[in-house]
Amino acid sequence: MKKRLNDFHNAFLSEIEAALTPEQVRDIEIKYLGKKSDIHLMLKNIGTIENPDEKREMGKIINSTRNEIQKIIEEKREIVEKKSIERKISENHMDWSMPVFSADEGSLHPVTIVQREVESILTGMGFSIVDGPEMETEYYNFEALNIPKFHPARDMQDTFHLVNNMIMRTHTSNCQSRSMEKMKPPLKIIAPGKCFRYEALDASHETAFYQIEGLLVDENINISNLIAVMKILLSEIFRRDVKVRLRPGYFPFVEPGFELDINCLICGGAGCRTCKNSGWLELMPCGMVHPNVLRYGNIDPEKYNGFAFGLGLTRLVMMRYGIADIRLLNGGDLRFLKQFR
Ligand code: FA5
Repeated sequence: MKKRLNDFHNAFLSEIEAALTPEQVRDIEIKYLGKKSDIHLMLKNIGTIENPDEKREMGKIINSTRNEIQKIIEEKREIVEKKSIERKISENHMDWSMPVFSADEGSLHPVTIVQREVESILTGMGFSIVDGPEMETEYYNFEALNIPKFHPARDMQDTFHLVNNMIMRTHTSNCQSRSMEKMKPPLKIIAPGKCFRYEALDASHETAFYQIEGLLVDENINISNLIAVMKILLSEIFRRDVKVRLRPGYFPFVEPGFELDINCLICGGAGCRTCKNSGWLELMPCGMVHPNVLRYGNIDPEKYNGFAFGLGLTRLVMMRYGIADIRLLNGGDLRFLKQFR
């Protein structure tokens, strides 16, 4: 049996030496250590040896040969696997030392960045976000906001009229009545979105721009509540002192109504084409909700009142980043947009 084991061992050594691939090593492992291998048979037959000393000795030799074979196989496997990877790399002509170029990653539009910030501030104050349609009926865009059909206030917001008798909404205020119809007071919503106006283009006027509507309806709401929300919002957005002014403003859906203007951050108030040389930019009209609007929304104006505001989001973005011309924001020029990564 000793001779048989010796021949077996020598045959193994010459085969493993010649092996070049992991597959060949695996085949050799099956042949020399598998269930049908000679060494397995020899171990099985050990019981037939009668002399106990010889039996013990043979057992020891077979086991140590088996362990040695196993060890040689593991070492060889490591070597051929490494060589096989190296071969694959060189066959694919892959140069692992070449520098990696990152893919041209996209980025959020500056309007989206600031919109998310405003949303986060206002939801932190308990407002919830609602959505409204861009294609709207005249009813929700005007009538339900206390602007009847031939009211001159419609001229302030000319828009695009569609063949289906609907219009492109001129402001996010269309979400006011829509929200009141669906929710009961206390009501605290914001409605961000795109608005459209038939407008002469200039540095601060676009035909498509963004607003964020705010509406709060509850019992005993007053102007100081409105001013407090405006103050917190602006101080959080700009994180520095910015001059604002509140002046009377006319909107049929609020009474009293205000215009909140921001000192132009492009020229520092000295006057430029962005602020039309006035030093101020209209940013956030607001006011106390007109009782008629509450009635249109099926809310009792004897019991409830509230405030509303319409933040000019696109203009806020301009002030935030010092963008002098609003047209850059809709222009799709990647050289401009990439700066906001
Ligand atoms: C309105 O749209 C009212 N719905 C706002 C409002 C809501 C008042 C609730 C009272 C209560 P106005 O037309 O002023 O208001 O527009 C609001 C803001 O949108 C402006 O201050 C300005 O920042 C922005 N805006 C208006 N027109 C344009 C435009 N063509 N391009 C860019 N921004 C504009």
